[in-house]
Amino acid sequence: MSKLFLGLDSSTQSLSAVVIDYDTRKVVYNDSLNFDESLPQYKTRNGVLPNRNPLIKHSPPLMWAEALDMLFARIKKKGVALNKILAISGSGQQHGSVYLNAKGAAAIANLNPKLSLAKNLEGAFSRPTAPIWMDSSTGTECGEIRRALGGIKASAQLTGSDVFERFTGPQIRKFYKSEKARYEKTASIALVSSFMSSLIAGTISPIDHCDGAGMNLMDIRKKVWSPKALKATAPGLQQKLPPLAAPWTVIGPVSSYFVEKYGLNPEASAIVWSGDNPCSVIGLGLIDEHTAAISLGTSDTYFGSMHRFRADTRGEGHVFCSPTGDYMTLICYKNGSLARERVRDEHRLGWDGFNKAIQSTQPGNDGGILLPWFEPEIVPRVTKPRVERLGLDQKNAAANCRAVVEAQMMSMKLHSQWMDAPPKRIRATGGASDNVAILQIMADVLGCPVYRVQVAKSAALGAALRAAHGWLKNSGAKADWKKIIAGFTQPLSEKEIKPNRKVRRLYDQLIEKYSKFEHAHRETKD
Ligand code: XUL
Repeated sequence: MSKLFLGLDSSTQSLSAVVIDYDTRKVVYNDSLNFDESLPQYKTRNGVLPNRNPLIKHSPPLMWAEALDMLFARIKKKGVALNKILAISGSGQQHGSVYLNAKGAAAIANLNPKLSLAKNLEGAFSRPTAPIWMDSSTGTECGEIRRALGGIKASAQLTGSDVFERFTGPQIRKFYKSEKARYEKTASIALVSSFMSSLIAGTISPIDHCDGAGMNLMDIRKKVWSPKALKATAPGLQQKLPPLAAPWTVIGPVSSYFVEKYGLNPEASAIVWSGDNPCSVIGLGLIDEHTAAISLGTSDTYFGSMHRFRADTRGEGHVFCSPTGDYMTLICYKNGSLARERVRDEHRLGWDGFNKAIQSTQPGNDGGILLPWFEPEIVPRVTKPRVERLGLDQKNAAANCRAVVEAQMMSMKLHSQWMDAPPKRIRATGGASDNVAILQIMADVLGCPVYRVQVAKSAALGAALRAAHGWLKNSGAKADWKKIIAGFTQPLSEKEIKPNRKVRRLYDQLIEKYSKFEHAHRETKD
């Protein structure tokens, strides 16, 4: 009998599903449902509810539940052998939180297959909308929690990250301060991941260690809720949070709702869900410390595995737990594609022109440096957008195209040093990873080969592989990560981009100059 595993990914804009056949090492089903298009009645834009205050970003949790019904109906219609799926796990956009009232747990435990999930959950929320990771309205609360925890360094040492606007703790504190009555009525707080796994399992789900680390509430080394962080956040919080659990935990069998409605096997296991970045670590095969991934998207992220805990005491980067039981690191830049596009458009170029411009210039740009903070930046912290140039003529199109990419790569090298694990290879993903000119600069600055990986839906694939891992581990079989991911996450070897040794040395010098220039323009936190 084929061993099928389902991975779901509840992201900001869509819900995706990947089904893998474990023995043949094949993805046998892959589908995605866009919230705005498929569920227009929720009136979201890119999955987010419009708000007059640009700092507030919420989404409706009922929309996510309804999407789950729609996607299961589609999987069934396409003829996927749902009765052969052995385990289900998932991935959720990190940090977002869902607030259930006293009726919530019973509604989830008694899902009626004759009704939709959305109908079953009517009246089960103490807060109708869920703040998500794009929200940055909690600056005051961050300051309050950070001070109570003893500052940036102490916050990062305790929870893995400094206190960030989008993290769940500050979001809960804001809710408690501004809507006390609703906070009091909240019986259970879930993350996006644990809300979705609660529906699949038909019971309030634990929060896994990996996603729990994105809350500023978990003692990341002890993997328990931190009494100090709970106290700094809101009263009575411990009672409202589910237990924490290892990422391979079986919550139980899947809810009878999915068995009766869609034909899932009643013995299929519901494995605890995790965050999208931890799931992508698996989906991209980052299980050793010296393979890093760089995702070049709207924002750029640099992430990888870490065996021994080290915090970024400057408070720019994050440490989460990894689904392997190790840690994972992540730094996130707002000015990714966004900055590259701004430079490209300023000089009226297409991507072809942008690449040719880079190739017409020499590595190191004759010492010209750009700080491309077109939008507020996370790494380093820049609250007021600013673009600074050193020895660089703003009108010189070619030099500016090279400068934006060199700055982004030098920044990644500089700001990943706290991880103390220089990469031996990099896996590049995301829209701009098709761009060889960018990848060559990446290889030269970071000093190691870069491989393009074409794993579509790395988070959903990671979730399916986590389902396989959880199922194997709990059925007493050997659950070796290398074997589990083999064949699913390998990059295409012919797409290797090698660093040039001479150019690499040149960048080692330029980075000193870049670092001083950046330092002169950075801001400090309160
Ligand atoms: C990570 C982060 C985002 C979200 C949404 O800290 O905020 O990557 O997980 O994808």
